[in-house]
Amino acid sequence: MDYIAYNRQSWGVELTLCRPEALNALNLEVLHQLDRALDQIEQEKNLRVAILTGAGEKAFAAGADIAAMRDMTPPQAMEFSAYGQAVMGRLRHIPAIVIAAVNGYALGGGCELALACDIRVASRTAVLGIPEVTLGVIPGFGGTQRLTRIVGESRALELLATGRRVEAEEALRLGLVNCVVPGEILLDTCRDMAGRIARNSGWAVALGKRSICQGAEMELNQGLALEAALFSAAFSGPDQKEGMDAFLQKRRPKFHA
Ligand code: DAK
Repeated sequence: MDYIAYNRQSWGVELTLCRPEALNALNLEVLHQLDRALDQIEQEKNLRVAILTGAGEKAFAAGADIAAMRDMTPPQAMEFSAYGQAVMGRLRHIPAIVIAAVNGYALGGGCELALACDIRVASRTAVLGIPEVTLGVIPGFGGTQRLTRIVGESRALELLATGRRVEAEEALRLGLVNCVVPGEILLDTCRDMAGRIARNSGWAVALGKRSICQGAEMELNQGLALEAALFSAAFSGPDQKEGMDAFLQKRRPKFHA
């Protein structure tokens, strides 16, 4: 069964979670196939951007698969959590920018998956939330950590403890998503954004992502040192001379990477 559709586009790669009959709920096999898709993404040459979305009209992903989790023992739950965290953690470490096109429910593990992406664009009908406490558990794919870093401790605690669902406009106010667009233009909006990213220097985009993502986990002084090192690395890359020459010569740059 193919749970992940992998489509190479002119601007990058589009990944679609394909389990619409269960609202794209994440079981071990879906996570495994996402992991393999990320292996493939790592093999792509000069990839600058990827879009991740869910198949069907209703859901990005309605969570970790509740039926599959029902009979897990504590050690199995630990293993499931560690694997899910590892797969989602890869999204932050790949050089390409990952855009989540949140096309409906993004609950529990589905919300955690969206939070692990670099940018979230939501349709007006998107619904986000971490309802795990209503099921007697807590988020296990990094949600308590990433949500807190994105919306702050008090809001994360409120969302966790109530388990309530957040509609797109509120998600925007909370900073949970970057923007909200009508569902009919969600993918085109993400593809336009992907196209803009793809026109820039892939080398520079990757350095910038690394500086922001790794720097966010450091003290300010360490983060600034990292930024200086990566800024300097840009000058040994293939695109710095071309980008600056193009500006000075009033033409469009032709980037290599
Ligand atoms: N898991 C499994 N199946 C799901 C599912 C899920 N999360 N969400 C939906 N489905 C299935 C439904 O069972 C139904 O299947 P059939 O009955 O047709 O066979 C089908 O998808 C359609 O769903 P509904 O009939 O319920 O559709 P509605 O439009 O009526 O409702 C809904 C949509 C999204 C409001 C509803 O499906 C819903 O409430 N779903 C559950 C949402 C939720 O609670 N998500 C959080 C899951 S808990 C951990 C690791 C990870 C996690 C925790 C710990 N460690 C290992 C420590 C993460 C936990 C979660 O994500």
